[in-house]
Amino acid sequence: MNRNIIATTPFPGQKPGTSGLRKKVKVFQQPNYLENFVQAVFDSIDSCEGQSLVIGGDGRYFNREAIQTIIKMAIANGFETLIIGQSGILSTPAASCVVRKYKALGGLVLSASHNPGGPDEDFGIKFNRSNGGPASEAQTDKIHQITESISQYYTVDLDPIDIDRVGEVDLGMAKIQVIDPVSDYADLMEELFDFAAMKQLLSGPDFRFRFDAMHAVTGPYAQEIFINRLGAPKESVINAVPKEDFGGHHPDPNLVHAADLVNQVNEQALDFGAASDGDGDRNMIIGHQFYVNPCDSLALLAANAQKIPAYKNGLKGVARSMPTSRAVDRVADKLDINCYETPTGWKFFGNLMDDGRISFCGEESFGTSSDHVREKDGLWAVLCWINILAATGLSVAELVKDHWKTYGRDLFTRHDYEAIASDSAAKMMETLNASLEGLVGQSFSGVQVTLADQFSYSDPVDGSVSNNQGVRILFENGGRIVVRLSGTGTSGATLRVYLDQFTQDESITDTQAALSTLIDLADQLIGIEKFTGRTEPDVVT
Ligand code: G16
Repeated sequence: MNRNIIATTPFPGQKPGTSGLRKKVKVFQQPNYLENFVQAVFDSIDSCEGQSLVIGGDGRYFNREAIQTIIKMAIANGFETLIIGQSGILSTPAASCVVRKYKALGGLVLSASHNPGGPDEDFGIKFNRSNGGPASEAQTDKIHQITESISQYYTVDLDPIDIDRVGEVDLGMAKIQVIDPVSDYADLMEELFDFAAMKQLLSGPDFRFRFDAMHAVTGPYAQEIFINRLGAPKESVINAVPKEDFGGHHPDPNLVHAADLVNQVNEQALDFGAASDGDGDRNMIIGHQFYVNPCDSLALLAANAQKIPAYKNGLKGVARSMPTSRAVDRVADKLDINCYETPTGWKFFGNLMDDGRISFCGEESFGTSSDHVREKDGLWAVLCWINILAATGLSVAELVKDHWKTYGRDLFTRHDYEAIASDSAAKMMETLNASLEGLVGQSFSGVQVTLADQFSYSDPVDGSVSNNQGVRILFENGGRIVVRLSGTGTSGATLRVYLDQFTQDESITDTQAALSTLIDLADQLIGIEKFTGRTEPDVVT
């Protein structure tokens, strides 16, 4: 096989965001665009020589072509073993599991998560390191730097590899192992949970549940775990066949995009409903007429962790991203374990887990997981819930309300303003930043601001510092406004405004009404209408 050196020139804007590089498919399809980024990833690694690399994605449009390109480049860069999910499929948590299990140098995960797929939609790629977790900020900065001056990449001449058949091909220069994408992950889940008790619940007559795979990557995983291993009736998994365009939908598990699931659970009075996203790392949990906020879900799972075999000895600690409500902090307080507050992005949890400081972590953006992998894990969260439901015999609503009784309640909402002009968004954030110092001590509707700053994180393990991770404004009554720009969008800027307020009132059903004073104040302090012309958010979660 000839190793070819191909001359190239840099593309602007190949800076990984919150979770890798996400762009429109058309951008990735430009000659050398994907190649430049992949070469920059390989160049950011000390040596690829003789190492193993895991490759897989969520099956979206352009996944297969990208994998063939990566195979040739990985071989030319010296990788000895390429472990590829059959048909190019590996959910993000499964990729993390496989990197760890096979002790690979890392993995290339091809996904744009919950963003739509198809020729005119989104694609993405990120590098996960040997712990199975996303590359650190230092490494993504290095990758970006390399993309800015790249002049060549390496590839080999090779016919397309058949990635649809499980098995091993020895090419001389390298070995290709096409693996079943589901079994390693499903085996890991079976080790963590009480499958016997869960099987009794799911296969019995008194519990009806539905999982919506949203025509995305979790379909085959859900079939194997819920139906084959846990005996749930066939109709429990819907939209189970992964499609390159996710059936034309947003594979985003929330009340808007998973409306079919919500209707089925409510109309058929099902006991439990759950959904995951494009690449299988997000989760949404609902009960009959009851939505569980992801921040509450994290807190409740932490409080009940000891009902799950893998965590029966208790948690080492917990962590949440800064914009996530402080519900889990109250649980940590009671359990007398550490609770860390990190910037948005799963990459910030990795060091805490590797250092044995935390077991559970989560984010308001429908992400929850533990140290069994180094990614957020949608199906793991669903299995946690089923295990706890089986152990307690309570309903989803009863569990959450009991939790609020014990710990109090953190009302939470996030307002997103999508595709706003990037320069207006930058000006708005600049103006808000400049106003922060003067806010402390001021009163609004009789409530004083106690802190107003830009969040900075100092990693307690490696000492690295991440500045400008979002504006936080805290009030003396426990209310909080957080403002930041998303790092995962592909058109313009997305403004995220997070609002939360502690209360002991368990009876509140309308979160938006209960938070309306804070919502109005946030609009006023940020100047949303003035800078963007928008009067309503596009998405409310
Ligand atoms: C990614 C990251 C998460 C982050 C989320 C939203 O999730 O892995 O850590 O919370 O994006 O980030 P942002 O607010 O910057 O858009 P996913 O599921 O999209 O990979």
